Amino acid sequence: MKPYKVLLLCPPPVEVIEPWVDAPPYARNTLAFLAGYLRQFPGFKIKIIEAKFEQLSFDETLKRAVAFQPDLVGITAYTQEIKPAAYVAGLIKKALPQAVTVIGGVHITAIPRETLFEFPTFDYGVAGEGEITFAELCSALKSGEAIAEIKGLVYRNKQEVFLNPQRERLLDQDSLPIPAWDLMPKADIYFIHTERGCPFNCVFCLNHNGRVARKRSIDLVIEEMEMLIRDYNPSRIFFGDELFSVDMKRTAMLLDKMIERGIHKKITWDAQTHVKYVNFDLLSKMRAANVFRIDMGVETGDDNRLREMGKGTNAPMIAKAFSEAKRAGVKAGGLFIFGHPNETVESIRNTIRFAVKINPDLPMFGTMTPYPGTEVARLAAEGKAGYTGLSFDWDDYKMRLGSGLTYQHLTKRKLNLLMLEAYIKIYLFNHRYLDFAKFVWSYRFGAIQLLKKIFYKEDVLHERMKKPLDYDAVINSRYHIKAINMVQSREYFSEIQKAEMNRTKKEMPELLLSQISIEAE
Ligand code: B12
Ligand code: SF4
Repeated sequence: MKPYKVLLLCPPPVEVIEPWVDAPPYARNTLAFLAGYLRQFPGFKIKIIEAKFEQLSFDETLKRAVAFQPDLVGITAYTQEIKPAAYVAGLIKKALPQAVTVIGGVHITAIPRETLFEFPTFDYGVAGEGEITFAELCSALKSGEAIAEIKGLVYRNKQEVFLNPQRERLLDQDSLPIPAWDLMPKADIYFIHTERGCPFNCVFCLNHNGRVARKRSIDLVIEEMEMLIRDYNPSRIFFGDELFSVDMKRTAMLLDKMIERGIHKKITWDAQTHVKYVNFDLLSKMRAANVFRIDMGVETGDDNRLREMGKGTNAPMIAKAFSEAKRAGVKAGGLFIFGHPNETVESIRNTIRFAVKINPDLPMFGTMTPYPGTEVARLAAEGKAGYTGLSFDWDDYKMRLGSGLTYQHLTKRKLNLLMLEAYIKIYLFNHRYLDFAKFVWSYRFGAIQLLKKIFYKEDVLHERMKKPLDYDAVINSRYHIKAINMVQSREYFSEIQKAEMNRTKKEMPELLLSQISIEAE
């Protein structure tokens, strides 16, 4: 029997504006996860096109897709990628009218029905964790079975869009096979996961993997690392976990095992974590295991913003984490956001002062982005907390250079100027002149964009984007997302988070218990 051909695709960028984002040195692990799960079932032929990593144009992507002649095309997209994803889906559908398109990822997870209404070039959507839903959909379409019972699926029937009940998240992450790295292009950096999920509830984050950290076994993580090193010889591995050290004892065990197996001699690695989940001992162990850098979300240094943010941090806790990292000899990156709810120039200056004080090895400042499903998007949609509105042009959602938000008392230009001030002060007030020169050189493209935005007083992002002529034609002109959809999306996703917490309490309470005990320490 002829195999059912499944193409998995990361859309090309319209243009490279932020190199680390639009021309990344790593391929999107999402595609490897989906392919790794699907290929366990017989009858599928799978191909991956990572158009962003490979820097393919829309035309080149289309050519490769047509050469494969897929029956189904699965596309992944964050919010800022949803329009390129819809555009490439349209190109493929035009060239291969029999091919079915499926969209998955964070954006559709937050606003499933709206996304299918807005972009008619997507036939189906997968909301939430995708592996099982996608495999069930592919199997059903392959054999002509009904799709009405597939959880997590969004689909169109005539003019109506239907959203099936939510797909439960996989509590046992070990039931997923190692991602299909062999189907991906070879890269210098690989993103792998030791867990999915994060206990916190930051106002600007969807936390779409849920508030329960669902961990893989250490043996499986080690197996994946050893396989990557042996087969692809990367220069670095990044742990893509939301909170790498959410279970500090387990992280210590993982680091011990990395040292025991000699992994630390072959590779350097990065991770992001939360300031609450590091201490001197763990950081020293990270150093021994050859960490390159640990990134921690500081977000703000203003006490009121910290209290209202949902991250469970305070200034002394943050300062301690950064000083312990210095003491242990571990490089620490600090992530900051300007534009929090009720932010003022004064609160931003508090953040800058705090940033200068904790002096992260790599400071990273961004402006707030109102991602669908988040509390910030809801507040902006309701014109509360100093926000006057949000953009529904998803191309605006470029965190560092765009923003998608408007404020009562702040202008984008002011925010960008403050960002420039922050970078200058943090390096110069700490007498890090060489670091500053290196930083400016490494991030020169971003720096040029920032300066242009400040001095030209215009939205350089849009001005610079060389969109194909028919780019916006993929949007359903009879449908317009409104502010109320953002409010509803927040309510919808909060319900999902609650339901999943309750289910975990019943089915795998030990996951929650380990989280609570850590928080109590
Ligand atoms: C690690 C990470 C990064 C890494 C690299 C990510 C990567 N692999 O490309 C770094 C640090 C580089 C990064 C950068 C950015 N990130 Co980031 N990142 C994450 C993080 C912590 C984990 C992502 C991950 O690897 N997940 C594991 C994979 C398997 O999950 P997944 O992609 O969601 O896929 C699952 C489902 O969504 C679904 N699915 C996804 N696609 C598809 C497709 C189909 C067809 C189907 C059926 C299903 C499906 O099934 C998958 C398997 O279950 C998430 C937070 C989080 N909670 O997940 C943020 C997150 C994804 N990042 C985010 C953002 C904004 C960014 C940046 C834009 C920030 C910036 N301006 O610099 C960039 C963009 C990078 C890019 N390549 O375009 C946002 C996205 C928000 C949004 N609504 O779009 C998130 C959600 C964090 C947040 N603040 O809310 N990121
Ligand atoms: S700690 Fe990080 S992953 Fe967790 S909710 Fe906050 S921003 Fe999201």
